Amino acid sequence: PFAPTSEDKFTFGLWTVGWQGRDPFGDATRPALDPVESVHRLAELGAHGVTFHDDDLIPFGSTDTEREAHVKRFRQALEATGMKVPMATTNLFTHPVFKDGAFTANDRDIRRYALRKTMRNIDLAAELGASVYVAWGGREGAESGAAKDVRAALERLKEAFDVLAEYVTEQRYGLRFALEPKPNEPRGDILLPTVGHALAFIEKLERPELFGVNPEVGHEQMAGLNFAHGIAQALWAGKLFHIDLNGQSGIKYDQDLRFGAGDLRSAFWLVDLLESAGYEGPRHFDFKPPRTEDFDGVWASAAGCMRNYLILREKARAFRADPEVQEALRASRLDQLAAPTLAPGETPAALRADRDAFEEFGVEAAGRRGLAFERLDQLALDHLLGVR
Ligand code: 3MF
Ligand code: MG
Ligand code: MG
Ligand code: MG
Repeated sequence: PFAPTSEDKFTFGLWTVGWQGRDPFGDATRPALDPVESVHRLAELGAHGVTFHDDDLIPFGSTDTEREAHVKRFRQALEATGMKVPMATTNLFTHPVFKDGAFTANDRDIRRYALRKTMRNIDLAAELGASVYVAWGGREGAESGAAKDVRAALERLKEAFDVLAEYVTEQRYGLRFALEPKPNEPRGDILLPTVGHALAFIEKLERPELFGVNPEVGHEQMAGLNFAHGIAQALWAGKLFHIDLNGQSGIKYDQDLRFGAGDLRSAFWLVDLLESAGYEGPRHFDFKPPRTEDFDGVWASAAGCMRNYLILREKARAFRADPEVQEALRASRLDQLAAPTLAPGETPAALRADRDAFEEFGVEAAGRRGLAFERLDQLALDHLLGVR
């Protein structure tokens, strides 16, 4: 049981299993991993596909001939395994040229270069059949106040996405963009720090329908936010185009633990939400096998991400199917929350004339009513802990 298949739509960034363990204090603990090997190993583990930054697949600075050779080998691995590439993205953060940002760098020539680098990888993403293009602006931010005029930077960010949206429309690529929020790291403060900021920004773009979000578990939790609530709002807005699943223990550096590690209760509610809302996109893992691990540990960590998702999916289904839970949900009046507050066709004037709603309302008795949330939550915990 809990063996993933391609239908489960689990995908992994090449940079996840390929992470060599370099951190601000220590050197790499693992050698580089050939993307072709990653494709084969992940396929054997039951994944559906892989995703990549341009530089994960084609080392920065490669000649055109080298580039073609890298893409050719990668394509062959995809064909041999049946692995898909549902998403691709651009590395706009590693090279020193991006130290002050890419689309919002103060230097105009760097912004133009960043757009060209992105357009080039969009061409490849479309060729490989991707339907989502992710944009994480890790270097778009600042460490000090006067260094960035944030209103001007947001104008430049809008300009960049408007240009890219026009480009994919002209080229008829059928790609949509997913913006990935993060509050900080590597910049002291990053633009579009949370799902909410990104959703508001999207409405200012020229083609908002082409833009959604790619929220990451740990990124929202770094800001102390409830991830499932952010995802619910993105779903409600029709903007959950993609998702980065991983684990995080509280407000600290971006841990990128395997999915299920970190805040397990939050992971349970997330899977419950994705499954009950009918989210159909990839279940994409953006995690880092800890630098303590050798390659056996890397593959164990990747397998653990998928296994934990499948276990939580089964737990969430059992929770929703449990008659006692259904009764508890009614006792907590979730059915009432789902009903509109005004009757069909009822006007504000009619509400104002309804004496039961105010003058005759038993406000004291209503104030004494319990919500029975503790019993409901304990049922969830019993399911999660495996005693029901
Ligand atoms: C950093 C991230 C990124 C993004 C990626 C786009 C390197 O914290 O999460 O991973 O996910 O750039 O998918
Ligand atoms: Mg992260
Ligand atoms: Mg990350
Ligand atoms: Mg991510």
